[in-house]
Amino acid sequence: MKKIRVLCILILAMSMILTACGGAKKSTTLNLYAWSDYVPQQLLDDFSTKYGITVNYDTYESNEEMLAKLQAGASGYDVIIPSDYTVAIMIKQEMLEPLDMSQITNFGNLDTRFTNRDYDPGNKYSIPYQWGTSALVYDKTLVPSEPKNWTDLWDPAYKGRLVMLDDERELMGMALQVLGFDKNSTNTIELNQAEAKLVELKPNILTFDSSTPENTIINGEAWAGLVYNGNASLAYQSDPNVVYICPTEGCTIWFDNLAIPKGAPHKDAALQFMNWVLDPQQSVLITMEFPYSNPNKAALDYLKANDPTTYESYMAFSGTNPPDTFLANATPIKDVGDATTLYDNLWTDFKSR
Ligand code: SPD
Repeated sequence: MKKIRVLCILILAMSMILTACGGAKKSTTLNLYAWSDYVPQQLLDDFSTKYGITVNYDTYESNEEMLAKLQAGASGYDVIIPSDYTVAIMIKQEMLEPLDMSQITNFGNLDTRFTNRDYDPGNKYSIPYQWGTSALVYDKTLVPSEPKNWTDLWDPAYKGRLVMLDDERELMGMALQVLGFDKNSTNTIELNQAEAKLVELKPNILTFDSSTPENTIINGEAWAGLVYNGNASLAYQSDPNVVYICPTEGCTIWFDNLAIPKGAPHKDAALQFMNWVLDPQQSVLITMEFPYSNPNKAALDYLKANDPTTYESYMAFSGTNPPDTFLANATPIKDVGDATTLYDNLWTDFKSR
């Protein structure tokens, strides 16, 4: 009897300690702030069912939009998906929580080509989600002749026929490369010239769309444009006349990552979610619905074993599996420090014209 009483007291004391440490309190909500058209609803629903965690998915269309919102004080988000250069900025500004890697047991599923990158050495703050390119898409049956260079898009024959990402670093980077400058230039004269070059392109631009630019290519309103690889892949899936190339002047390679913003209210759920995304079957859901490039080797092995036809299509298209010649000409966007304000101002001016 005495033994039982002692045991009861011990259990009570343990549970009080755990509660005081927050160890016993499990989150039942996860607030995800991510790019639109990027995280499958089924992946979120299955996560909710498995862990009893309700997921709220709020969206953004660019790194700059997400960063500005968090810098302005938005709180309450648990997981975000910044790109490489934005991870670097957020680490520098102490805006991210360090990750407890003991909770991310599926990390080993990732292809090591996509871990330990220069924007976050040792993956202390971020986990690869998807990777890809931003490059030139066109419908070969609609264009006057098949473009090889970005410069070709300035041809007046393209009047009102281009769809472009609403992404300041991508478009300014492209214009800088057309002019023969570094896409991450911080030189004021070069940046002003790049904006002027974009202004010259404006009559040819039908629309700016970072969310579903594939639609204007599929319906034939746009003949060509600058889009993310996933958009080009979706366009190609609807229309095999769609081509996606890295033009001679160059294109972008990027890496998007899961990260936890500083002060996130549900860090336990955030880590659980990160681990869930790295599960091969869950990761395959991303590739099926949003065909970007997948850094999860175990997921691609799973796809190959279970759906060889989809795997073959994934491997055959430049949007999902860019060949070496494509990648040789693809370079990343970098943090440009104080010049960011100049990019912001030139972009605002360009859009207002
Ligand atoms: N609709 C999801 C788009 C995600 C693209 N992220 C890459 C940005 C590179 N600048």
